[in-house]
Amino acid sequence: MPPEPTADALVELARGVRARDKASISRALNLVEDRRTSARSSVGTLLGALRDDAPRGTRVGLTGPPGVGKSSLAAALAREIRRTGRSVGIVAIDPSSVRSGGSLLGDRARMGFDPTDTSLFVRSLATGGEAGGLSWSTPAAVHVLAAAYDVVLVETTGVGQTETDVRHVADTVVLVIQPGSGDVLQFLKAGVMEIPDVIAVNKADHEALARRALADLRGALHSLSVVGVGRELPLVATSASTNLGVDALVAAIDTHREALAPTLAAHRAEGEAAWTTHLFVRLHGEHGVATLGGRAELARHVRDALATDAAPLAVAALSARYLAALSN
Ligand SMILES: Nc1nc2c(ncn2[C@@H]2O[C@H](COP(=O)(O)OP(=O)(O)O)[C@@H](O)[C@H]2O)c(=O)[nH]1
Ligand SMILES: [Mg+2]
Repeated sequence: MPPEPTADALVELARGVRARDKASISRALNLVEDRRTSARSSVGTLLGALRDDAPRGTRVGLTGPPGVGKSSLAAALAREIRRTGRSVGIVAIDPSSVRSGGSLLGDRARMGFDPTDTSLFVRSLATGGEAGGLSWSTPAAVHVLAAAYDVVLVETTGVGQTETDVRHVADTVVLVIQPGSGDVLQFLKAGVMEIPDVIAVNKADHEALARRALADLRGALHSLSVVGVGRELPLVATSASTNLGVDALVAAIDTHREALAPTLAAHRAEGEAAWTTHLFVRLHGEHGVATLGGRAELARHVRDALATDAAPLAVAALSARYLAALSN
């Protein structure tokens, strides 16, 4: 077990991350993956040092059922975004893999990335199938990458908790589906996830199928009154194989992110608060919530804690408060 880094070392590490030094970024992500409770204060210090005064960059969540082409599309998006001159960091989350070291996204050759490109970083996150580890590490990894790259893409597997997590860290959530599947209806009907910001119908190189999928989807969204809630849901047909529509997907993501700009700081603060609350509830359960005075009180404590600390340290502060309340 490596020793806990000193505060100075963490500030230095943060500097390396901001300077887009790949070795520093890798080390920071290793720290984020460290499941030991003792690592959490280090992560808190690191994220604190990486905090920005003004919100910047774009954080995109890619979600959807396995096999629809999220990884392939992430690669295609990354190439397109690089073409526009922006830097990109990708993190793939797979609860089923213990340590895949990038294999999730396929080998880099398959992704067609230039290995000498210093403005592109790809990493899959080991989560060992543990939901707690996932909600712990996903937002922290995104924070690390967001301090280094203009655009962060987070690929999740579209199941359960990852959805909630990606919502907390993404400015824009893209639901990826494929033609000929009833996936989207299931997703939306079951309320498995909140409504995404953009829907990509991938594998649109199967042209007839894609056309039908888009038509079905428009009808479905209409009958579900999704469009009626005052927000047009952009639908984009894409092919990660032929690059069809990938530029349009980037444009849809940028448009959504631009529309969010006036409220971006509040949106991110909300995500940070949701993450902190989630971690606290995981640690201490409903008893913890009750002990701190109920949901509304907890929300106030969370806000207070986040005013001074990044989320992992804020959770520690809340835990201390909980323990103090218990011993009263
Ligand atoms: N025809 C076609 N196949 C695709 C496309 N995108 C991905 N695939 C294939 O679909 C399979 C699953 O892709 P992957 O990116 O791993 O999906 P993920 O599980 O959602 O990440 C792979 O065999 C890909 O080559 C596409 O746009 N068109
Ligand atoms: Mg994948």
